[in-house]
Amino acid sequence: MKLKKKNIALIYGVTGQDGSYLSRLLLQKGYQVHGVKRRSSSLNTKRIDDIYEDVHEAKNFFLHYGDVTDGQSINYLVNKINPTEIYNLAAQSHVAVSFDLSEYTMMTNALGTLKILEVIKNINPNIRFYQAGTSEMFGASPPPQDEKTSFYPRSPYAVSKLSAHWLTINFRESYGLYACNGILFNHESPQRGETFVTQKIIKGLINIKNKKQKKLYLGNLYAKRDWGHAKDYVHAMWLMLQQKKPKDYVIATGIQYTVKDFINLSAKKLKMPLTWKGQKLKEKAYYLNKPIIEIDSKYFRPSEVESLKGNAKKAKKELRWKPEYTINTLIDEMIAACSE
Ligand code: NAP
Ligand code: F7E
Repeated sequence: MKLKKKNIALIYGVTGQDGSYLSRLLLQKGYQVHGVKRRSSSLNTKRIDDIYEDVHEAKNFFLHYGDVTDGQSINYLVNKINPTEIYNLAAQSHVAVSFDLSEYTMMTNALGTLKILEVIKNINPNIRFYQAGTSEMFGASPPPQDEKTSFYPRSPYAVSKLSAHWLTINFRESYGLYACNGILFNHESPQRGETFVTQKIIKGLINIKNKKQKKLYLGNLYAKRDWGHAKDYVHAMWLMLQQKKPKDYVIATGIQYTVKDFINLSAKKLKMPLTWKGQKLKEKAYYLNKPIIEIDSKYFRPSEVESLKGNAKKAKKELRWKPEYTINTLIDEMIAACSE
């Protein structure tokens, strides 16, 4: 009997939010998972510590040093591991930071993707490739956004991701690679980085309630986002690589909230009644008669993406994907994890 070749995944960005959920999903599906971590002066593996396997005994989960800006290392790892699938989740993923680190953001997000694509083309064009695209590429295009919506990026981050998006399409069309772009709307979880707005709000409110912090400073309260859960979204990534043909898909919940709505929903769950007073830069939220949320203009971006709401009809139909989480179960889980 001919044995089916084991699925071997190589994940760039394994130490990030999505990398940690994707690793778990693929391990559950029986994959051998190889993750690439960057060298850092302090440990950067806390999100995957519970699935870590000692290097001397590892059977299914392996970590390697690497970086998407280092083409030689990509070449070496792809040759050595011989993966069947590569997921490129590696990025400088913070939109606000991309205005300060524009060159670095382009090098990692755009050139890094190109380097992986070149290695796949040259070493094994049968490797299936997932590129982590983003709703930020729609930027100023009005909602609802789907695969046919025009792109109008509003930050160096969004421009870098749009470049990676088109490179992925170009390599698919030019060399017949099985390469897919996921165009994922915001997705959060207890593993979300602390400087993204949802985690910042939840941690801030809990700290204030527990008297460990006096105030939470935020930027634009009126930006609208379509927030889902990372666990649902990594499932969509995997589904994209299991189809007959490689295509690009929008992944979203189709429901939109403002940042202020997210604060109010979270505060209600934490039993922290808020009263809002003032306008614009002077807008404040009061809890027990004290101002606990204020605006700091340093969190405004040079250009903002005001309104994102995705239409994932294509993914629902072709991938049979649907989100399991709602905004309520997402916030409940983030609060529970933060309160542990
Ligand atoms: P994240 O938590 O910021 O994780 C990013 C990962 O990339 C981390 O593992 C990071 O390593 C790694 N990385 C950064 N620069 C690298 C480099 N030069 N070489 C190798 N690895 C590098 O991001 P996420 O939320 O999991 O998102 C995953 C991907 O989806 C990103 O590409 C992001 O841009 C994209 N995306 C995210 C969302 C969302 O709402 N979360 C939506 C659409 C698209 P360290 O841990 O060492 O920093
Ligand atoms: O901001 C506003 C901010 O940084 C959301 C990344 O994963 O999703 C993420 O990008 C909104 C923006 O996410 C603060 O101006 C107000 O309008 O949580 P965020 P993002 O910029 O939408 C996309 C899909 C990605 O691809 C990215 O990788 O919230 N906002 N006050 C604030 N944002 C932050 N971070 N901090 C504040 O204090």
